[in-house]
Amino acid sequence: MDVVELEGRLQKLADEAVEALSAVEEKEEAIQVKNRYLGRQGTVQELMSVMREIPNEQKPQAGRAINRCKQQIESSFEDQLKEIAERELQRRIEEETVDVTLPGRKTSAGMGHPLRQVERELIAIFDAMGFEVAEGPEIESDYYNFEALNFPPDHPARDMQDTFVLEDGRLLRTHTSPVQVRTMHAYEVPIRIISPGRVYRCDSDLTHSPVFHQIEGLLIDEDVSMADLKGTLTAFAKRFFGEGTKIRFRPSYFPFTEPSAEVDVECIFCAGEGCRVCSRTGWLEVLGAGMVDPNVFEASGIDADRYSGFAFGLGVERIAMLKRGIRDIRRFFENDVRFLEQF
Ligand code: 2U9
Repeated sequence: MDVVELEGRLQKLADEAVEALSAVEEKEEAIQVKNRYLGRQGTVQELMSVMREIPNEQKPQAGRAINRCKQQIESSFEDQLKEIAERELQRRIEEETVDVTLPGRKTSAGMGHPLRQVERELIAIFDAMGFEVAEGPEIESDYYNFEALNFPPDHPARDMQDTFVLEDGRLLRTHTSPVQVRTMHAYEVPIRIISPGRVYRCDSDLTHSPVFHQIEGLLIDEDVSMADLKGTLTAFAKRFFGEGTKIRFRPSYFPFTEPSAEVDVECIFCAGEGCRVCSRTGWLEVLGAGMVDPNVFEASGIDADRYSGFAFGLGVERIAMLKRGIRDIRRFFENDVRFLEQF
């Protein structure tokens, strides 16, 4: 074979390869076609074996012809890959469009726990009346939780607050009253505080949880009377439950107040008519209150002859259950979002 014939056959091969490549649609296919011509056992390689037959003086020309053929196939392969990539991109642009008319996915913004929401509402009302927020530890001594509040050791009133006691004799506070005692020790009269916080009692049923939340209030000054207590709690009830809300005081007993009272609001479900929620009484018990017992002043070094004060306490869960119509106190602590997100 001479160089002219070789050139002719190479050109034919190149043309054939270019045509085959231009027909493929996938990258893998293009690689296969390229290998068929340029691979180790490819057609071009086969043709190179005829170099032996080419006269020596024609060999450079034959070599150039082979390179040209390889280059043609190589560049056609590259072009084809580019085209395949381009086609794929085009396809995705057309098929994977964003439908801007679809409704957006909802993102949930998060919110305060229903107890926190109610707590904040309660605090805001007392804040507006000039009460400052005081906080204290949840692990307390017997002194701050009981003794300074006029619960002597073995006093039967301690049974009403069945307590979690730690091995070292300290306890989980059963009310936030120790915060008020600490405030009386640390500050001068006049005192006007509320103490919101978590408290613990060994008690568990539909309306009692071993951990719950209270807000207690304490006001101490000269000439504080029961009328001030009534006025304060009436204003509170109107702001929280609505302007028309009526309240009533019933005599009661707490070791730390004398006299003491349970405070009811007119039933918000039946407007005092009597219904299932208020046990047909027309009234809901929502607060405890009273005038600070002189023994409590004495224990904290406040002159009971010169000063007087009132105190009150409420359970945040109870108020939240009434306001939101929740039957089971455990719902607050299960953290089931299906419950929580309703508020
Ligand atoms: C000091 C003096 C007096 C706080 C008070 C109540 C009445 C009361 C209950 C309401 C529902 C507790 O959460 S509950 O079970 N509280 O009835 N608390 S007077 O009296 C104080 C506090 C501190 C130094």
